[in-house]
Order: sequence, then C-alpha cells, then structure tokens
Amino acid sequence: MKIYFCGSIRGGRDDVHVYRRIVHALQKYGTVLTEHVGDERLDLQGESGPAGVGGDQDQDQDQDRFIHDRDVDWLQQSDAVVAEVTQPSLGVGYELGRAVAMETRVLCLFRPSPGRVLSAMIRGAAGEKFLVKNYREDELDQVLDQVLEDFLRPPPS
Ligand code: 6IA
Repeated sequence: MKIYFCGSIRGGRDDVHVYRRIVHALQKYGTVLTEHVGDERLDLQGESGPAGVGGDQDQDQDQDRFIHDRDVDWLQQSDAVVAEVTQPSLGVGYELGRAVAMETRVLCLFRPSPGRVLSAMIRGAAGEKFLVKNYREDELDQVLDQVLEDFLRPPPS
C-alpha cells in the first residue's frame, strides 16, 4: 500500500515531532511516499534559502514547481492519504482538496486546543471517504493503533 502523509512545512514546523511518530506508525502498513515531512532536518528554508527573500526567484520557482509536480504525482499513486492538520498549512489544504477530487480515502488527525478550531473546509468535508479524528498528544499511540487499523487494513476478501 502507498500512503501519502501530509503535514505542515512552510506553514510552520512546530509539530514535526508528532509527524515523525505518525510516519513511523504508517510505515507498518505500507510505503510512506512523503516520509521527509516527518524529518526534523527539513526546515522552512530547505536547501536553497528562504524562497523569494533575497534569493534567485526563478530558481525558487523551478524548485517549487518540481516539488508540486512530484507531490501531485505521488498523490495520484497513493491508496490513502493521512494528514496531521493541527498546524494550518496552505500546502496541506491544497493536497487534501486534490485528494478529494481524486476520490482517494483521507484521514485527518487534529489536536483541539483553546483558540484553535479546525477549518470548516476540513471538518465540513467529513464523509464516507474523508474521516476527521480529534486526539490528544498523550493518546497518539493508542489513537494511531486503533484508527489506522480500521482505516488502512484491507477488508478480508
Ligand atoms: O504549505 P506547506 O509548505 O506547509 O505545505 C506542506 C505540504 O506540502 C506537505 O504535506 C508536503 O507534502 C508538501 N510540501 C511542501 N513543501 C515540500 C517540500 N519541500 N518537499 C516535499 N513536499 C513538500 C519544501 C522544501 C522547501 C522548504 C525548500
């Protein structure tokens, strides 16, 4: 099974330690095409310096197009998409919209906290192929055990 994991990059890396744990749990079920999202070494700037800030804008644009096209290609290949949506990210929202259009199954994981409310465009998309699960960080391992088992294990034939 190919799994596409979404987590914030330029939206902010505060939750990267959570992404790493989720990627690790997902790897029990298949190949995670985007395991770099859970890599602490991938920061907001990447290898080329801050995009558009004093750097070569054409080069930034080329690099971003490469990332976009490769990620959309991986999304197309994926059997399931899992997203950690607590840290708002334009890229993650875009990926989720593309996944819905491709009719790929989606699981969104969200940690509610005071002052943080999930976008209506994510919570309101919930349905048969789009699950939204609230969790607390201290219960992440149990939640992953239960939810991923239901979401990713193929039904017996
Ligand atoms: O808007 P964001 O950057 O927060 O979007 C994050 C989402 O977009 C993730 O789920 C990734 O799948 C995808 N994405 C964004 N940037 C990258 C990237 N390199 N490599 C792979 N996927 C990405 C960014 C490096 C850059 C900072 C130079």
